[in-house]
Amino acid sequence: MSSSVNVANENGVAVVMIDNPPVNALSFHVREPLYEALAALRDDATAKAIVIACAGRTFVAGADITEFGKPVQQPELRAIVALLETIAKPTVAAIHGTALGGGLELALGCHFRVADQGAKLGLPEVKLGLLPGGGGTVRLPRLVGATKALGMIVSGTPISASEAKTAGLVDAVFDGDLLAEGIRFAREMAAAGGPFTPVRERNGRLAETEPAAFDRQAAELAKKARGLEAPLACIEAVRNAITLPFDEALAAERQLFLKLVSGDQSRAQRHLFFAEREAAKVPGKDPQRRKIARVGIIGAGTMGGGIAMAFANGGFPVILLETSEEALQRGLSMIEKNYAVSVSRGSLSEEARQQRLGLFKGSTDYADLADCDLVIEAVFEDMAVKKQVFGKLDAVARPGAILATNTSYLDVNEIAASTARPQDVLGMHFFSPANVMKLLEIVRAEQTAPDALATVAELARRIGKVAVVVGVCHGFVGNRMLSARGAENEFLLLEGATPSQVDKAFTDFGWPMGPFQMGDLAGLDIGWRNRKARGLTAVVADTLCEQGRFGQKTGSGWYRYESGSREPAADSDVEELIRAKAAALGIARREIAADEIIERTLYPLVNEGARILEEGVAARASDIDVVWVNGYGFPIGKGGPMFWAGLEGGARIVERLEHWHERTGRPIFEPASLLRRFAETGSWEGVDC
Ligand code: 3H9
Repeated sequence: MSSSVNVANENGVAVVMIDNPPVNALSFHVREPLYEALAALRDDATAKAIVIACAGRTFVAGADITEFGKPVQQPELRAIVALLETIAKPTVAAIHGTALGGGLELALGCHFRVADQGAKLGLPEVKLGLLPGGGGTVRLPRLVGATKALGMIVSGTPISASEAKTAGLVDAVFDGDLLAEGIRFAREMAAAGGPFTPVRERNGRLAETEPAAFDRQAAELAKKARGLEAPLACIEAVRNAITLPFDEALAAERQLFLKLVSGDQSRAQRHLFFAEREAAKVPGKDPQRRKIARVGIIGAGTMGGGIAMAFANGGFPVILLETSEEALQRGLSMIEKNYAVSVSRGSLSEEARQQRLGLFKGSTDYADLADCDLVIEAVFEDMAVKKQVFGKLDAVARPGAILATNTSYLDVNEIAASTARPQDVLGMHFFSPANVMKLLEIVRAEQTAPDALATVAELARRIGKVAVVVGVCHGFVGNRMLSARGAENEFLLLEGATPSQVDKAFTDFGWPMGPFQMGDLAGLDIGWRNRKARGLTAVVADTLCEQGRFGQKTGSGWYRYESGSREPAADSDVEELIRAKAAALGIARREIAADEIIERTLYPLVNEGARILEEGVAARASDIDVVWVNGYGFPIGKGGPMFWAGLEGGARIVERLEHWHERTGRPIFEPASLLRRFAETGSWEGVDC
């Protein structure tokens, strides 16, 4: 027997044990022996029932994603499931950990599913730009009903074992020795006698589908697909499960799967799956981790409060420090309010709310940070203030504690140098709201110790963040590239575009919103203040701010917002202002096409990414993609700017940048040498896009 699949006979019950660490993916070297084992057991009279279980931390977590895009090796998962359905004796999947994708589809080939109470079950293929391709869209609706299945398949979100039991997906939930319970269950089923009906023949729940309700739900979900093909394919496949005979629906699912798996969107989303996991790895030798049990946060404003909530949500006790009792109470009551809103929305239980609030301790005394293992400073973005904070921190923090600054732009080397322990200092750039946004840029300063970095990278995952290690520069990876993306915004307006035309080019590309709508949401006064501090101007934006048009919060900015509405409406006053400024500057206005908008905003974005790579501020092109997808809304179906550059064609990007460089002379358009190399090789230094 193969080492990936082992069979044992437990007093008449055959146990097929899959062992393919780390997540028991259904790689070819699992599928082949699994098929052979099941074929043999089908005709083995000494086996009265069959249990499929997994070694290690989880049941099968899906097909092996690394095999997609390569020639398919037989037997495929579909053949294994089809074989399972020809077995007359009871077959039982014993599920612990996660039964995901092809793993759940394998379990759906069994007559019965039993689960550990901590197990999770789902079909997350949509998150990889796919639909379940092993019969999941056709079998799951037969067990749980079409509307429940549709919700699960289009969201990709797994459900708990108890929800799965209520829905009819699992037959029993156990607490304790799952394998022993699974064997006992299988023996009982065998003793009760058949016939045992395969899922494919159970049509009762499907027949209950109310077509109008299904159509309504499908239309709602389709509206949210925003240019992604996979959610639409999932809907089509589940509808087929209702309207077509089983085998036809199964064949249609296969065709949809083959189309998606070879398409750019799924390639992009698979790239992101591995990129996110890669980004958390600190290059070099894997160091020891420091112990982090207690976290201190300095500053209880919006950012500090959000960071504190992120840690409390991850189960960490948090000390929140403020300069005055009043500011502290304001911060704590904001946190309480946020949790109360979550409870009222049903996303948090009352019990969890109380438990999380119990993790907070407020203080106005730096000495209370003495036993913290990690302290994050989230005070005003000003070098002098931050240095002062780090000076005080240096005096009280215990040796070996990690000291982090939550800065968006400032030089972390300079901050580190204000302490006597620069090896313990790093940046943690959270995105607002910090308890919601997934991205965390971890800034490696010149002297940051590798174990401090690795500790924070691991910690980030524990609090549900997607972490990327970046180097020191103004704005790090994300905000530095954001400046490059926005450098042409005003020129585009002055030369003839309107804010809504630019924003539409962005939303058509797949961004959730365009730069002007985004500016109105964030507040135009923030950029204005920054520009003033740096001696910069923006002719149109500065005037809007002088007029008190700060965006949504003042009811007008680049757009108008009717009393309290968040819907932007084009404003003729703004268009008039743009025309007047253009005339004053002697700029002739003309039609600006969407293609030009993309070229002048997103090509400089890629170009700046190339410079960042060249300088070593990011270790890998895929790290940059992770930053942009998780922090700035770059469309996942395009894989991030550096992956998209490959789809767009490096040569075209270089050629158009050169064109704009020649026309404007602006350095933003000067192609980076790494971009030129990419145009020739199609690869960002080993990161094959
Ligand atoms: C599918 O099933 C299609 C079918 O419908 C049809 C087929 C015809 N394959 O996430 P972690 C690696 S599509 C290959 O850090 P965790 C991962 O890259 C699939 N590799 O662990 C990492 O490698 P490394 C549907 C995989 O404990 C290591 O395993 N299923 C796969 O935080 C550990 O992963 C999914 O989409 C895979 N399927 O989370 C589930 N999965 O150490 C995808 C993981 O070298 N997987 N790896 O960096 C997950 O969601 C999480 O991995 C899981 C564990 C929740 C299981």
